[in-house]
Amino acid sequence: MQGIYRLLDANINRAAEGLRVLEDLTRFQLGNADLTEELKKMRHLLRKSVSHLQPKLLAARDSINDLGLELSQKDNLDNKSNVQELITGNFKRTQEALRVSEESLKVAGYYQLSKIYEELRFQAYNLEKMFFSYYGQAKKRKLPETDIYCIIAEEYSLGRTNLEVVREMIEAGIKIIQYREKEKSMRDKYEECLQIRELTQKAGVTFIVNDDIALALSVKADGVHIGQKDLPLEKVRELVGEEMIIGLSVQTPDQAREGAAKGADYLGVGPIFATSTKKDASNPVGLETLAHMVQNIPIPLVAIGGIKEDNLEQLVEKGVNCLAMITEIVGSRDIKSKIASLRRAISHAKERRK
Ligand code: 3NM
Repeated sequence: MQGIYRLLDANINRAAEGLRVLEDLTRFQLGNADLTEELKKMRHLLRKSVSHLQPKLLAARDSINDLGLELSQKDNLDNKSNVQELITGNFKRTQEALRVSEESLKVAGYYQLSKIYEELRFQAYNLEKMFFSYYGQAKKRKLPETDIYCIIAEEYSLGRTNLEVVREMIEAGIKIIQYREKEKSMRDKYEECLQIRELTQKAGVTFIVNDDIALALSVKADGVHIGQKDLPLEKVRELVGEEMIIGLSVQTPDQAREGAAKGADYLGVGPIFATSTKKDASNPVGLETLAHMVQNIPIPLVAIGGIKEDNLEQLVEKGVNCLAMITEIVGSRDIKSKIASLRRAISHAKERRK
């Protein structure tokens, strides 16, 4: 029976430690009070229900001669490369240890106690599911569903600073702002983006940085927008991690399909009309091609290039829901009223589309 108690002791500790790792992850990584509380309750019940066996468990303990430590030090089977693996590993460890404890308790003559451990094991299965559903939501990167995607660029802003423009956009209720500066120094861009990040963060506005992955990461932007000639999407994902939005510019259906398949979170399709704002813009994407993409590409599309209040109806007609503009907005005297009238035009066009 000594062996059974030794095995029980090891597995009760293993289960409690697994729960503690999960509890701390929910507390510090996820900040989820409900899950933290559930895990804590489980850990307490697990310990408390066997507290009267403690003297026997301790007497059977022989950690110094445990083969497990030497084996664990020799291999790297328990290595974890990300938080997800850490979570899964600890749920599995907890569930397995609860199962071993449950079976050992039966052999040692504690049938009622084994039932408590069985119940704890089922709770652990359920919590694992809840954990991942919450974790999935918490980290889900998503472009907000909105009608206008604003891009700021100081040279077209009639002498106003990017910060002034951003403030007006936020006041107008804009939900996405992209920073696109080609000529400024890295230090200037960094200082400016830090301030924009603060404003957008407070307002709950999604902030995206054009082109520059290091800049996007260093100011904790919500996303980065890249073109066909930038680093490959897979590489960018590797660099920015799972939580940052990646937008990709595309001109053709093939590029759009590839971008969606490789994990872009949205696609910028353009130029739709001729534009001189982008120096190296390709030939305009035809409206029929745009319509084809809208119908066949499973991720959000944002139309861009030469879009104005007086030509946007054709795009909305083709099913486009989100329009990106630079000069039409930052180049207007009254940004707020421009946004309001663009919004009216878009929603009228959507009404007519029904
Ligand atoms: N990207 P405006 S066109 C930034 O085709 C950008 O991918 C484009 O500016 C593309 O609204 C463009 O002033 C410029 O035409 C959009």
